[in-house]
Amino acid sequence: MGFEIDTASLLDRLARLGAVGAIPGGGCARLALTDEDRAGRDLVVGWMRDLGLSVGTDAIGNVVAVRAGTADVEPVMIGSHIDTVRTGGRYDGNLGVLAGLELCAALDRADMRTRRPIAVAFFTNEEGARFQPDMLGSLVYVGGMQLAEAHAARSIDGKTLGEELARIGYLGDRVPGFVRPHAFVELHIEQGPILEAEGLTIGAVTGVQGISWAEYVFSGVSNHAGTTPMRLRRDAGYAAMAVASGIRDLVRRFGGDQVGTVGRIELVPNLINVVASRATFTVDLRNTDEAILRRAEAEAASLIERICGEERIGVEKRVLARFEPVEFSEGIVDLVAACAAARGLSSRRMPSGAGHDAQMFARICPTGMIFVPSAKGLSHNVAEHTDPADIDAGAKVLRDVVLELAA
Ligand code: HGY
Ligand code: MN
Ligand code: MN
Repeated sequence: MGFEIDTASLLDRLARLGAVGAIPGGGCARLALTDEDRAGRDLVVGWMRDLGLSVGTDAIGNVVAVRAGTADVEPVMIGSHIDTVRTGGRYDGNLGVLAGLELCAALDRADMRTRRPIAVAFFTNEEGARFQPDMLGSLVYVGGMQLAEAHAARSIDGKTLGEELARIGYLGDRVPGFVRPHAFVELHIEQGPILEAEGLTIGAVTGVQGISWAEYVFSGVSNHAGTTPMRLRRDAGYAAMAVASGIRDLVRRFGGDQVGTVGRIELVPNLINVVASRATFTVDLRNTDEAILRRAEAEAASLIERICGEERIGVEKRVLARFEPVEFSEGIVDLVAACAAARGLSSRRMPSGAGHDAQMFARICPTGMIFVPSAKGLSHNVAEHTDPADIDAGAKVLRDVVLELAA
């Protein structure tokens, strides 16, 4: 079909959505179910309605907008997320949702109708920054988490997901999973350095690595920083930071694809002259290989046991997310590579280091992802950037892949 996505319009919508919850340095902060997330949702739902799509919101706040096809069959779904982390960029998640809307607009301009309907969706709390687990909305959508458990998830600022959904007006009436996709495709920035380093334009994503998230609460004894002899201390702050340092050593020893992050740490009372009585912190471990990831988890557990034993610290652990590595369907991975090649675009097959909604849809239908390069490999950083030429390339490949699947 001789029509293209209007990339200028896509860039304009990206800028306008990026302006919602804008923060200094060119990024945006729209943590899930905050007022900023509501404003972003309202803007995108408005665009969905302007495009004449039939919009439905489910009971976990996922929004699915459908463009009818000539046949009343399962749609091809284009999905991603529009919530961000606190130091978010303008492209993470937003690109995939807005490119889907632009495909619908391009079909309208060409007065074309695909055989299969096309659905464009965004899912609640993909980031997992405010509520856990990440990809929570799409996990519920595919039946991987019960609605009541998801509504009861408590945010890092003490609110439940259900009450926040109601507060922002996105506690929808549709049952999660209400539009069952024939196939699922997600266009997303790579968020890493590989495509740029290799001078490539498109990633044909083969799957997503395993994710292990846990929160620890270490309990010690607050005491005077000056008078308390070191042998008498039960310092929760020291223990937490020793674990963080030990995680870095563990990852260095494992090498390969192993990564580990202690991204959040809070001390009580968090004062210069008080030995910390409590430390709450998170451990994020990931690997493309499930067996190695389990070994990393086991080594982290014995590291924690040793350090807390020596410092006589109480330990409470809460698993926040645990997803095994996911493989996308070969047929769609090949289709992405073939569509890139047909346009003369360089590409490579590669796994995703980040979690994505697509990894949940791989449980229920043929699923694939298209990556475009991230400048300097930066993401979850306000300086996140993808060149317009690469956005144009990614949108074109998304168009071709979806039209092939919707035929
Ligand atoms: O953490 C992740 O991989 C994603 O940003 N939710
Ligand atoms: Mn994302
Ligand atoms: Mn992200």
